[in-house]
Formats: sequence, structure tokens, C-alpha cells
Amino acid sequence: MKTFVTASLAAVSLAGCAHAPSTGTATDAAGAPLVTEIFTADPSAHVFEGRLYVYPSHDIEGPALPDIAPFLNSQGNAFRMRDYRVLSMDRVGGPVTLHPVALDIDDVPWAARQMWAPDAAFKNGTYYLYFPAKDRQGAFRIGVATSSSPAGPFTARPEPIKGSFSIDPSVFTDDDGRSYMYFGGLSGGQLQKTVNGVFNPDGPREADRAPHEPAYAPMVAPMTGDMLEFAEAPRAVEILDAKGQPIRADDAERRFFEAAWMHKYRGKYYLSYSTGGTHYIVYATGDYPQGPFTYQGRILEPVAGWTTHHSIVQKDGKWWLFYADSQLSGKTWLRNVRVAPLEYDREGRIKTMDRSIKAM
Ligand code: FUB
Repeated sequence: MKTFVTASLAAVSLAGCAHAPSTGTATDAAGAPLVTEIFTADPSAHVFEGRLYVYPSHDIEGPALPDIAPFLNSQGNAFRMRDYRVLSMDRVGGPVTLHPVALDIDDVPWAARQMWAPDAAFKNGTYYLYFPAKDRQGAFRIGVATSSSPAGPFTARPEPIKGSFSIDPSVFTDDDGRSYMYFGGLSGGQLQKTVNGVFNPDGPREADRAPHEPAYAPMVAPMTGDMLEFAEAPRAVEILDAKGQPIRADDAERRFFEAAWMHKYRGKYYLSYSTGGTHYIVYATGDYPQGPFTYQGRILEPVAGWTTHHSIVQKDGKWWLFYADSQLSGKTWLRNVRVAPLEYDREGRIKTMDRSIKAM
């Protein structure tokens, strides 16, 4: 795990009232946290009704969850999240509203623990919140909840999406109206322990894959018209190198780990993701939403903390990278969402950003 040196960690109050919206913290294109009342991470940003909405994980303090049946052989037990709070703002740099609880684990009939990185979508007058959580058998599944408002509250469906597994759902709607879910995450995200959709808690570790084999890949599935189920069985997305060969399992600086995100720029599909233990956000491009994709380069250099997870959105003609780091807390599992301008060069390549906060 990477260690960052910060001479003084800010002492911040993160008590935050869960029941009332609060407004006032200004976003900062220079990268200040969007809110400090609570810890937030894994930001999925969208423009709904002309306003920027951010759907983050809500990190909470407390001891790591126990590694007991049926949650044996878990990793990531410090990420013990129980609910979702939505952030919104008129524009980057404007005041941020921290909305009340949008969905609580007690209101999700099938979920037992660990509500990790969510995403949201809008179709036919309804807002959809997609979220992973462990079920009572210890397997990550992906749920969906609906609302008439982008900030919720959301009402969860009684069962997870059929055929869903692992973590980090993100939903992209193409210009033709078709929507796709990308998902998956290694190690604690269980992708490597789910074969043909069946979760095996004693299944392989990521390291068990031979170095020369293709790396694990994010999954993709088209959504049904009502956005509540997969229209087809999920399949692995192909990520290739410049020679058309699959990125290999031992290619730690380029291979997929978690946090898949799709956006479209000048007619090309950009699949971005985290490389996990090498702590980069990287991207690959392709001509179709389900791939194949060709690796292009880095978007974000490592930030403070082990995880790195982002989203990319256009607002008022400008592109933005939402990301999170652990600079304020000094603890990997207590993060703060930030935002930075994202730029392309003339060929459509994304310029690499270094948002690491150096020793002060
Ligand atoms: O926040 C919990 C997990 O950490 C997310 O699902 C991953 O993407 C990583 O950020």
C-alpha cells in the first residue's frame, strides 16, 4: 500500500446531520473537497435537470467489520458503508448541497452490509440509483432503487438485479437511448471469485491468475428498457494494447482493477478505470459501447490513500474529473470527493493530471 506524507492533517468535524439538506461548502476547481461534513468517495457525477448531481459512497468511521461467516475471506472490511448521501451544485465552483439520506441499508430487503460505490441514471421520468452491497450469503450483488427526484429518497427493489455480482456499477446511456451497465472489481470486490455468475468465497485470488493470461476485465451488460434488469447476460469487456493483444494479468500499471466508467467524446467511447495497487486512473477507447477498447494512457496519477475512483462528466461545455482521496483523514477508508478540470489534446487524448497533495 502506498504511503503519503502529509505533515499536518486538517482536523475537521465530520458529524453531519443525516436528515436535512445542508448547503454552503463551495466546490473548488483547484481541488478542495466538495464537502467536509461527511466523508465521501467513489463519485459518480451526472447532469440532471441542468444541475450537477454527485452520487458518492458515504464513508464512515468505526472498526473494520468482522471476517465471520458468511463474510469469510473478505478484503476491504474497513469500508463499512451503510447509506447514500447525494451532493449537488449548479456549477463547479458554486455552493454544494449535501442532501439527506437517499437510501439506507435498512430499507434494502436483500442487503446485509457494505454499500459501496453507486451510480445513477435517468430514463422515462424516473431516476435510478444502482448500488452494490453484500447479501446474506456474503456475495456482492447490485441493486437498483428508484425515485422521482435525482436526490432521492430512493425506493429499493426487493431483490438485486438478476445475474449481477461484484461491485462498482456505472450506467452509461448512449445517444440512441440504449443503456449499459459496466461493473466489477477485484480482491474485496469479488470479481475473481465469481465464475459463470456463481460466487465462491473460497475462489481464486487475483494473484492466482498466471502472469501471461489476459487480465480480469470489467463486465458489461445492456439494460432492459425499464432499467431494472440486464437485457443480456453480462460479458467481459476486451481491453487491448496497441498491438491488439489483451492486456496481461501481470501488467499492473494498465490492467483493470475496479471503478469502470464510460463516457463519449467526439463519437468515441472512453472506458476509464482504476489499476488498483498501482493507483492510477487510466483509459482505453473504442468504437462501440461494449468494446473492444484499446489502452491509451493515464488520466490521474496516484492520490493520497490506496483507492482511486472517479467519474467524468461534461457541464456547460467543460469536462470535469470527479475523484476522491484520503488526504484529510490520513486513512484509506475515510475519503473526500474533489473535482478537477479534464482536458483533451487535439487528437482526443486525455491530458494526465497529478492531483497528489505533497508534503506541506
Ligand atoms: O468504496 C469502496 C470501494 O473502494 C469501491 O467500491 C472501490 O471502487 C474502491 O474505491
